[in-house]
Amino acid sequence: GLSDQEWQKVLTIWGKVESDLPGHGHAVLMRLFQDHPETMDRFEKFKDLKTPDQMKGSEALKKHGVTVLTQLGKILKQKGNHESELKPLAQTHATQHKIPVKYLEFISEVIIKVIAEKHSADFGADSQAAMKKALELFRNDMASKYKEFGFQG
Ligand code: BLA
Repeated sequence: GLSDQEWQKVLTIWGKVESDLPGHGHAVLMRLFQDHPETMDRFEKFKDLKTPDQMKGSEALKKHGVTVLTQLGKILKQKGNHESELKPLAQTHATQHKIPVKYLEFISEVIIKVIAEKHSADFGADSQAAMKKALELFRNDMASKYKEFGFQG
């Protein structure tokens, strides 16, 4: 797990993310789809988004970004005691959306990159390391819930 100090670093930087959740969410998803185009195939609703300009102009993409970061924020604020937030998410992701753990790893990397770009002065090596640990914990717990739902991930 993370120490109290590490959680504090995670939640301090998350406060900066919350200053513009739509902007951060949109940037994360655009970056995910550009760096890992195969992740887009999981989204029926984004199949018409083909160019970076279309992605940039998409209100639906921005809206999904808010959904993602709102839920992630709720999870991080539990500081590891996130069973009740994680279980329903793991269930839809295992049984409906079928999102491999690898894709959770991709989006975790992208989230760190986007925060580092937007908040370089406030996201030093120790904060980055703490956020990395928090996202690893999230992923590990998603992966074990996936197995309970019969998805190998
Ligand atoms: C939908 N994803 C959702 C929803 C939430 C999240 C709250 C709506 C409710 C639900 O269906 O359970 C939450 N999505 C997250 C979080 C992350 C995220 C917390 O990406 C990352 C930290 N989901 C993934 C990844 C992909 C993904 C990596 O975690 C794709 C590569 C896809 N999420 C995905 C899809 C839907 C979804 C396809 C359904 C979208 C829709 O049709 O509305």
